[in-house]
Amino acid sequence: MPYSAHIDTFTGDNLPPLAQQPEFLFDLPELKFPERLNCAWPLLDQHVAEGRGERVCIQAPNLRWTYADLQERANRIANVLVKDLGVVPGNRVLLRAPNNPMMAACWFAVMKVGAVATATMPLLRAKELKHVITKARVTHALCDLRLAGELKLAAAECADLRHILYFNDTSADGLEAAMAKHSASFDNVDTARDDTCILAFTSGTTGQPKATMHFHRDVMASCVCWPPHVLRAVADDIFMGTPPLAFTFGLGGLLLFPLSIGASTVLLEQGAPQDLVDAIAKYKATVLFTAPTSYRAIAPIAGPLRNSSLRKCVSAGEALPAATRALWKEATGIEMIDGIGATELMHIFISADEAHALPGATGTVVPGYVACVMDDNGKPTPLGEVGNLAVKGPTGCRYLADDRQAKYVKDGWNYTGDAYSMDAEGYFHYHSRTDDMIISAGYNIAGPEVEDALLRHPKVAECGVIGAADEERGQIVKAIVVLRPGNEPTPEMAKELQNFVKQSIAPYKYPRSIEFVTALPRTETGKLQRFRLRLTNQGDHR
Ligand code: 3UK
Repeated sequence: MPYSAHIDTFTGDNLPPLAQQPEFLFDLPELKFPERLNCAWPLLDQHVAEGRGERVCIQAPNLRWTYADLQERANRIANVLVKDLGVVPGNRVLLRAPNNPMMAACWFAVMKVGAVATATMPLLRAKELKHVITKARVTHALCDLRLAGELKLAAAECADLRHILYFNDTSADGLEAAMAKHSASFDNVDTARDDTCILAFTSGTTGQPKATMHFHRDVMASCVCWPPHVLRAVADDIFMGTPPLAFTFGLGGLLLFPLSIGASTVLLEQGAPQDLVDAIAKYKATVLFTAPTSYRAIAPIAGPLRNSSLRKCVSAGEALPAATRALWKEATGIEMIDGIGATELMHIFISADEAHALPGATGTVVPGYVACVMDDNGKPTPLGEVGNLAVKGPTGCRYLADDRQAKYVKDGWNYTGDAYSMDAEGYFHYHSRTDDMIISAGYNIAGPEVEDALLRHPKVAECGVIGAADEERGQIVKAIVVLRPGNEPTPEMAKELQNFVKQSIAPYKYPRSIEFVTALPRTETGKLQRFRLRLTNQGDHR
């Protein structure tokens, strides 16, 4: 048996069978991790040990923590977890909060005690929390007091969850009071590089959410592939953005990556466009992480960001339409860094930096990873042909006790569920989610291409394009459009948009049906919920 620090062996016991695991690649020298690895050391403690303890680590409204400050908080919480709550290595600890410094301190405390962080999206309701708690067999929880309501409802029905402490709580039984009673030092549990340290739930646009398992080495692998090779931030950078820390896009971009290079991060609980523009000015942020729709929403008020502190803008979570890339560049002068990542792979594996960006393409494969476009039989497709994206690298999919493992991993490759093509220069071009391809009168049409065409119209704020059932053609292309303020949703407007699309892409792709709405259904991570648009458009006719 290989070494493990886990006393509670739940995660190890529920790994997918070896034959169903992806192949892992560790060719880069920086991926040769020692057998014993606790990611809290390189990300946090090592900075203090090497004399960088006084550098700024986390900022938030009315708060500035150095690396030493964060370490002290994390150590105290680690002592509370072990001595007051009886946490043993391998236990799952649920974390629940908006993006704020205490959430980050709790995350590091969970790493330090060798437990497994199970972070949840702030908007989850009791029913969804119950699923997470049951699936991950959560025993302990640290929760922001303001999000207590739904957790209490869920916990009442979950017998295994016996210990909950609330933070950002001034009462005598809150986490802060418990921290004050404990020492500011803690010896990290000597975890194996292959001990699971996070369970990340997929956003689950369809079916029950799946729990992906990541080891200490996966956390560190995500820090040494995309960040130094593509993002290339430096220790003086100030990171900021909107994705929740419960989403691996946010965990990496707003916590792991800045700390892995001794830089600093600004954690904001509110990420509305004006909040972000103001915060970038206030904190002099240099690196921004958010989703394509958010860039689109900020663009009209992004004037102050031109020639400001901001120098790198990362977009991920869904496809970046070329129209949005152009809009952002016009507004700010900044070329965006697009990257596709997935919860299953921890973070970004195909991307392009600002100097190599190709509008409409996601980018090239990130060092450490290989990617290939496959046909339905698992054979590589000829150059330029659309097929299923398959990826391998130092990170990969391990679903906790889930049959769907066999669908995501085949022949050692991770299949992300995206339809892509690769060009002669090695750039990967996104077409759609494999399940979202529209088939109309025998033509394959990718909704995002039609969306990109529509987004170029100055009166379009946002849109989603789906296939709506049609007797004659099987499906027709249908666009659901949000207009910019001051425009009327009339039949003439629909005609104007249809003609506009016909002029920029092959006319057979134009939306034969257009519906105007005031908002589109999105997940907490900024993804358009196409399945919801489809549900409300079943059997729809022109
Ligand atoms: C889609 C993209 C085109 C794609 C994520 C960065 O989004 C993340 O993880 P999820 O598990 O979703 C994965 C799926 O989202 N997608 C993400 N980025 C792009 N499609 N271009 C992109 N740039 O369908 C993918 O399969 O929620 C993103 C880092 C960490 C993440 N977890």
